[in-house]
Amino acid sequence: MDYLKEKLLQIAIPKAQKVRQLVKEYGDVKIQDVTMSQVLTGMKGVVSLMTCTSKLDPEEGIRFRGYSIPELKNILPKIHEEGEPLPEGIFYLMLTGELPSNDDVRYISEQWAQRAQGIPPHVYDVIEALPKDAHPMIQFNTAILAMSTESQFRKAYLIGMDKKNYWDPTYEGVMDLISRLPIIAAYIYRRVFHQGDHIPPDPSLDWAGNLAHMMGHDTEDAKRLMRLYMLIHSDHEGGNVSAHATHLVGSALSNPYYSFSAGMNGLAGPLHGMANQDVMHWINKMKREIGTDDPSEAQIKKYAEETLAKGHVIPGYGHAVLRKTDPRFQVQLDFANKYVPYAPYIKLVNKIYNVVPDVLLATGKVKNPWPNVDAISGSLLTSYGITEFPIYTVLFGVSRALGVLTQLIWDRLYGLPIERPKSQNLGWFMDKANLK
Ligand code: CMX
Repeated sequence: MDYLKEKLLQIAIPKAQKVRQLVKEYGDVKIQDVTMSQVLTGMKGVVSLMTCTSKLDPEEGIRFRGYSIPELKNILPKIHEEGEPLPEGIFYLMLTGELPSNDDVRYISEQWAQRAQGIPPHVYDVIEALPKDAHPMIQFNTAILAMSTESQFRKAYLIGMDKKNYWDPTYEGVMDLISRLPIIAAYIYRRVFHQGDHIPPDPSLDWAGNLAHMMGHDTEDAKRLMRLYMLIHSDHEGGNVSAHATHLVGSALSNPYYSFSAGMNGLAGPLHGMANQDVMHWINKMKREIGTDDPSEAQIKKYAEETLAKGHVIPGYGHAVLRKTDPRFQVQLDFANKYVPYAPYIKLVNKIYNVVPDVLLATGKVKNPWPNVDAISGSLLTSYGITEFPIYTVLFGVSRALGVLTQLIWDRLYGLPIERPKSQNLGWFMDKANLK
């Protein structure tokens, strides 16, 4: 067993015992009351999952194993002093709960570079069988499923492995899958947008730097942006659609590929990860309709009000949990203001930020009028020459793998059972409300 797996097991054994003890000895402890509106509006605030990789506070935003994004920018290993932390480091942190050393990060980089070589040829055939204009998320999710032929979990399960060891082939599948996602994402990008002119991986590069390289954005600036992007999108607690779907499907002991593909199907929804490209559509449509690339704040306000009047959402704004500006928005804005302050799309993002929250507040119903991660990520990518919007959700998905698949390993380490909430029909809810 390699050192990382051994370390993980040592950390996990006492924690898994605690989980068993909680269920056995404290199973009757009441956790909270649940209201009608919580159940009927998406179970917001209902504690029903155990996730340790990150925690989302409505006011403060996300913390990964206790560390905020600004803290991680200072303490996680980097390639260059002035650069961004390597996503390998946040993976290690989420997996073990401990800060990685430079050697730990190098080990993961090397592991992923080695494992990336194992993509079976049929995966490319499956992608090529899809029309080129199939949305990149269709191609991405299909490729993930096609890779499940390699799942060690199913093989180990059929041989009859002891359930306390399920985490091990899960770990192997997760490491393989994460290592291969940048290659798949870049393959789809080059297929759709660059005439299939593919660029081989460079195993000497880090995971995110290699993704930028394979996409054909090989500058140090683009690699720095990709490292930041992969860091900040990696995890957002357990209840968001992509994390919850991965967990739910994984709870049936579906292999990591099936589970992650389910999560990615959720990420492809416009209220979740697809919002990052919808923001760009919204901005570009605004520019077309107003007839200028540089609309005034008054013009943006009017356009935002018209969007609401048509019964549409303003993409990139609002959140199911957050009640302030998303720190993932802020960190990208700081990055943009530092490196590309005069980029036209960044100037627009700032103008939109000045007017949209008030427009949303005026509706009297939006609980969080502030920008989320997606309000700026596309504008930032565009400012670095990655202008093909349909790839943006795929990039989000590559990053999100780090968190949701770490959660899956921990689900297996804890030995969590199949998820099966109770459902009731409308009559039952009406009875509860004494409503005829
Ligand atoms: N534009 C217009 N209306 C919005 C809105 C927005 N940005 N955000 C919320 N609302 C509306 C809701 O649609 C809802 O309307 P109804 O009562 O008519 O159904 C009302 O305000 C209350 O919603 P809420 O409790 O504030 O928000 P929810 O938890 O239901 O939804 C979210 C959260 C993110 C889906 C919503 O804010 C939204 O649709 N935002 C735009 C899409 C987006 O940016 N999604 C990305 C989120 C981050 C991510 O996962 O990547």
